[in-house]
Formats: sequence, structure tokens, C-alpha cells
Amino acid sequence: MHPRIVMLVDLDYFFAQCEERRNPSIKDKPVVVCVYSGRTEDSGAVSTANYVARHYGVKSGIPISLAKKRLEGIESVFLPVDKAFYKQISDIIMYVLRSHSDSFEQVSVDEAYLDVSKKSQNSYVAAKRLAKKIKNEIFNQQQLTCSVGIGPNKLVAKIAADYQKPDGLTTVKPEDVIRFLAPLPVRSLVGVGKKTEKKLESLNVHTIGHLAKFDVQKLVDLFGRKLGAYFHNSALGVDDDPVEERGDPESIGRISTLKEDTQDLTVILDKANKLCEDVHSRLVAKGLFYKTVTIRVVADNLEVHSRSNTIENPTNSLEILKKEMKELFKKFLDESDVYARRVGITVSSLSRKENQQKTITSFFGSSNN
Ligand code: TTP
Ligand code: MG
Repeated sequence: MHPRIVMLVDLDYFFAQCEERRNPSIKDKPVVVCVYSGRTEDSGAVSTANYVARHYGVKSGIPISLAKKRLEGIESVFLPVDKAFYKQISDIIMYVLRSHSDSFEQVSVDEAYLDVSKKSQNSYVAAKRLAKKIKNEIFNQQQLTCSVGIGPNKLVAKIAADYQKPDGLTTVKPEDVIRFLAPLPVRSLVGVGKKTEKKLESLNVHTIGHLAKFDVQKLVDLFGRKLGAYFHNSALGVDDDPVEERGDPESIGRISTLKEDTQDLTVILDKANKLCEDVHSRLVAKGLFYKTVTIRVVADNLEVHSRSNTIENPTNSLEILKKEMKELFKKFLDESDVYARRVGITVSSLSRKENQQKTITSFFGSSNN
């Protein structure tokens, strides 16, 4: 495999940072974002917390009641999760990140791998410069900080990103990988959970360095051929897993309830235009193009009707989406007498590339592609 330069970008205390952005006056206080279960006032778990709160031992996964106890007597801010808001910010940032990569892989709402081998001409100096540029861009455009790890593969990039947080930037060149990993606990490796950690500890393997020196055959005997070899390679910082776009969705859609049941096209379009904008931003953030537009109408009696139209060439145009949507609703309302209760928009027949069939030669097919 050719040498690569891979970056992992992880947004800092993401949900809580989004809340700080929305309301900067809470920044200096502990901010705890919670998933309330609704049983009693404080039942549920902490989704994430800002670093001020983490200082008091408040972190993802602990019960809200425990977080309150740890912050007793301290003026703090407890907020419910607002996933739609975080997703909106995430979509924009992911779009920016993708534009700086040769290939791109979003791992979660706040984390993505970028293969930047070509973009940085295989130079770690250039890759670091690019990382700084990306960090500045995200900060200037979205007022958010992130931590970035740079390394020869995903495994090293991920551990490097975790190494210095928040607002970190850690570069690990190929020749430094073994030295960088050696003192870290085995737990830092993807795939090493509590159980494996215990097993390794009982063999006196505590750090990645210990694991790297541990007999491969013994690892295979203990964990099986695949996992044993994986642990051995991981400890040496070896990872050939490519950075590639995760499976694309079949369709992207949104549906929403109208203020009141209606047959009025203007009222429906008012809502549907907003849905189109939402669907469109998700489409663009994923770098996709559509051919099929579907409208859905949930009638006042809860019957679901749908109409769709497929256009010839893939596009990511919002204008075309709105135009198709409008025609479909118009036709639907002309033909039926239902009162719409909810309306939805979906795009499908998705692809990654706009139709490039623009010249006569490619239209008739050319021998070299
Ligand atoms: P993480 O990136 O793991 O955490 P983080 O961004 O809050 O903090 P860090 O600065 O260490 O990167 O997760 C991203 C988001 O996912 C996080 O903001 C909230 C959510 N999340 C949960 O809801 N529950 C969890 O247990 C974890 C770990 C995260
Ligand atoms: Mg994060």
C-alpha cells in the first residue's frame, strides 16, 4: 500500500459546544446536555458536558442525578439534547471537511476521517498546515473548536486526535508511530474493551508497547487468528483500512404536520418549500444528486398518498426540487379531494456524480471510458 496521510477531525464536547454557541453567556459555567427519560424530573443520562463540567467529574453516560450531585452548590446549566440543531451544524462542517479531502468518511455526528495524501502531496508539513486551515475555517464559520490527529492511517490519526483535547492538533509521522503508541494504555486501541483489557492485564500487558512485544502466536491462541493478528498489527500502528465514504442512503426525506388540515396549495407549498430546503441541505452535505422527487400527503383520515416524478439527469438543484414538488402537489390537489394533514418530500435514485454526459462523443459512448 502507498504511504498515506490520514486526518481525524473530532469536534470538541460537541453537543455542549453547540449549546454554548447558541447562548455564549453560559460558556464559563458547567454545561450539561442531558437525555431526560421523562420518568421523574432528574431521571436520564448525561449526553455530554463542557470541559468546565468535566472538571467536576461530569461526563457522558453518568446519571443526571449524579451530575447534579457533583455540581451541587455550583451555578450550572442543564439542557435537554436538541439533536436537530446539532445535526444542522454538523452537516455544514462535514461539507467543509469533505471539500478538503481526497476521500472522506464520516464516522459520527462530530467525527470524520479525511485522506489528505494528495491534497498535502504526502508532506506532513503541508498536512499540518491544512489541518490549521481547517480548524480556522470551522472556528471562523461556525465558532466551534475541534481536535485533529494526523498520521499514516486511521488508527494512528484517531489516537493522535484523542491525545490532545480540546482544540488540539497532534501529528504523528510514520517514523514516530511506535514511540508515540508505546506508553499509551491498550484501551486506546479500537476494539480493546474492558474485557480484553482485563485479559491482557492478567498477562502483564498494560501498554501498547507491551502488546507490540507480546508473542503473536500467544495472542492468536488467546483471541483467535483474526483478532490476535489485529491486536498485534494495531500495537505496531499498522492499519490498511481505507478512508471511504460510508454507505449512501437510498433516499433522503422529511415529513411535517401542517398547522391545520387543508386543501390549499399555497399553505401546503409554504411548508413544503421549507422541507425541500431541509432535504436539499442534507443531500448537498452528503455530496449526492437525485433523479426522483416524491411528495407524500397524509390525509385527515391518515391515509397516505404519494406521487413521484423522475427526471432524466441527476441533479442537486434546489430550484428543480421545488419546481417538481410544486407540480406534483398541484396535480395531486387537482385530482383528489383529500384534506392534507401532513406533507412530506423525499428525493431518491441518488448518485454521487452529476450526469457528465454533456458532449456528443460521450453521448454516443467513447472507447476509452
Ligand atoms: P464524543 O466525540 O465522544 O464526545 P464529545 O464531542 O462530547 O467530547 P470530546 O471533546 O471528548 O470529543 O461524542 C460526540 C457527541 O455524541 C457528544 O457531544 C454527545 C454524544 N454522545 C452521547 O450522547 N452519549 C455518549 O455516551 C457519548 C460518548 C457521546
Ligand atoms: Mg467530539
